[in-house]
Amino acid sequence: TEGNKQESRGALVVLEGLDRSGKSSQCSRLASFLEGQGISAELWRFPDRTTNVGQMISAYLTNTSQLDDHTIHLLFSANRWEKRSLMETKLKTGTTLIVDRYSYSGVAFSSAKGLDIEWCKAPEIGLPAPDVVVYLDISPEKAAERGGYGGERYEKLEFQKKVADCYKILHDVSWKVVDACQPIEDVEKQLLEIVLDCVTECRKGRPLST
Ligand code: DGP
Ligand code: NA
Ligand code: NA
Repeated sequence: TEGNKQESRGALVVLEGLDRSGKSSQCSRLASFLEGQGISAELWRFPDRTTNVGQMISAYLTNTSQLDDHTIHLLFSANRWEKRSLMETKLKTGTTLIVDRYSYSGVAFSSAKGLDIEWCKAPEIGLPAPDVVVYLDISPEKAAERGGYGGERYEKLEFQKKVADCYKILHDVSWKVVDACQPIEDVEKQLLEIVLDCVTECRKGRPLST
């Protein structure tokens, strides 16, 4: 009957980490691997710079515009909210989302500037909750050695050290920590194992929460 029909849903997988932790390339490798296995998956990233809000964020990050710290915080959050309904639709219809940064970046990067952490968390309440958060762990010093930063607003060693401290505060036991300084294949292997477990759990009917 309709009542016990279980639609299998996709998993919401979030990767977090400092700039230059290798997140973005791992996210795209993961998404392509899953697709290759016949698992419906998409690569998403926040900020999504393609929307109107995203363009304001991009201008801020490239130092083309100046914005009050609270204002930019709320724009980053709005950028996630504007994707919420599509995110939920994708998950409910069976697509796994591999998301490069989410609410934790929002809180870590803004509280690193000195904003109150509870104030930073508030606008994130109600967004779909990740099924797993993977933290790609690298020290700010090691990250800085990796071919240099791109020159955007936050890409400075002193600031990244503060972000690392804020991530430590946010970190909870449910996070999966992967050492980002291992050979790339090892990082990939560990990530895959975590993500495949998570996809399986979601297929079995783990409820989507907020
Ligand atoms: P990326 O495109 O992943 O390199 O992210 C751009 C920069 O913006 C990066 O330094 C991390 C930072 N960032 C990502 N999400 C947020 C957010 O929600 N709030 C703030 N303040 N910074 C963020
Ligand atoms: Na960046
Ligand atoms: Na990135």
